[in-house]
Formats: sequence, C-alpha cells, structure tokens
Amino acid sequence: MSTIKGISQPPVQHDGADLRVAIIHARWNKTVIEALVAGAIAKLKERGVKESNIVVESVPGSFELPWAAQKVIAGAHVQANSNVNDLLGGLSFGGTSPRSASSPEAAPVLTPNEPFDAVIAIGVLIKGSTMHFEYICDSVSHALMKVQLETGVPVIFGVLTALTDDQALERAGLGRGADKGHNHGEDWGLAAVEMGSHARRWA
Ligand code: DLZ
Repeated sequence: MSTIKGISQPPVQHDGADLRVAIIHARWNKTVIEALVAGAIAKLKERGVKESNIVVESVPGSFELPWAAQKVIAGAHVQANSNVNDLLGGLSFGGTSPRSASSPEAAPVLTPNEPFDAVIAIGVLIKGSTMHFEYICDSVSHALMKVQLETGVPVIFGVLTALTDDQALERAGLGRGADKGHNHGEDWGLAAVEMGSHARRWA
C-alpha cells in the first residue's frame, strides 16, 4: 500500500553556493553514522555547498551533540579546508579533532571562525535494555531545539531513534532486506541548505 507520509519538494530549489555548514556526529553505531554523514555531505554538495565550507566534527555519543553544536556555533575553532571527499574515503572515528584531507589526525589549525549558516547534528540511538535510550532521546531532542532557538542558527535534527538495529539500518539506506530503506542523511543535507538560506533571508 502506498503511503501519504514524507516531505514534499520546496517551492524553490535553494542554492548552497555561499553557505557554510557544520556536521557534528556521534560515534556510537558507526556503520549507520557513516552512511548518514555521507548522505548529508552528498546532498550538501549536490546543492552547491563548497567542500571547503563543510566542516565535520565528532563527539563520543548523541548526548554530547547539543553541547558541541552550541560550541561550534559560538565560534569554536574549526580547521580550514577540510576535504570532504577524503573524509568520505576514510571516515575516522578515533580522533576528536576536526578532520582534514592531508592529515586526518593532525592537530587542528586554529583559524578565525566564520559563522555557520546551519549545523547538522547526527546521532544514532538504538534502544537497549536500560532506560538510557529514553533519557538520551528526550534530552538531546529538547537540547538541540534549545540551541537553535537561542543561537538563531538552524540545527538540523539528524538523530535517529530506532527500536532495533534493522530500523536504524533502513533509515540509513542500509536495510538488510530487499528494501534497503532510505538514507535520511540526504534529507538532512537538503534541510540544512534550505534552512541556511532561510536564515540568511530572514535575518
Ligand atoms: C551510553 C549510550 C548508550 C547506551 N547508547 C547510545 C546510543 O545508542 N547512541 C549514542 O549516540 N550514544 C549512546 N550512548 C552514549 C551517550 O550518548 C553518551 O556519549 C555517554 O552517556 C557519555 O555522556
């Protein structure tokens, strides 16, 4: 049976050529995270966002995302010229520094920060046998909303809350059945371009 769920096309196609976007991702549930980050980056680039204007940072788990989003928006250091192609070629989840093409593990180069037009916060929460899931889902979603309202910078809610591994895989386009599902990271990349454009026009 067909479904009525899902997003429709925006009235205009937004151009990301001048936008600067930060992706902050958790490192829990790495396989799914990698696919989501790759999906978001692919759509950012498809909408014209320059590789040099996409900055990728990681934190341990989803619980850390709101704090990191707030810091990045407030002007925490970022490394210039992160090469997104190389990032995708070898996503490394071991370091805490922003990653770059030439030297993924090198100490970050401190640069005067230019503001971000949007931040995508990506995490994957999979329900376990404790109450961790409920607490983290609840606090992270509220906190990310608070960050965007308090800073005025759109924060895209890229946190999957899945009851099973299979649900998480399907929402990253990695389903184990005939239907691979849909990579929601792609939607988040598009949402970042749209919301970043709105933020500029409505400033
Ligand atoms: C502790 C925890 C658990 C049980 N599950 C997840 C998860 O499914 N996804 C995720 O992103 N993080 C998880 N974490 C880690 C917390 O988000 C956080 O990193 C730690 O509690 C440290 O603050």
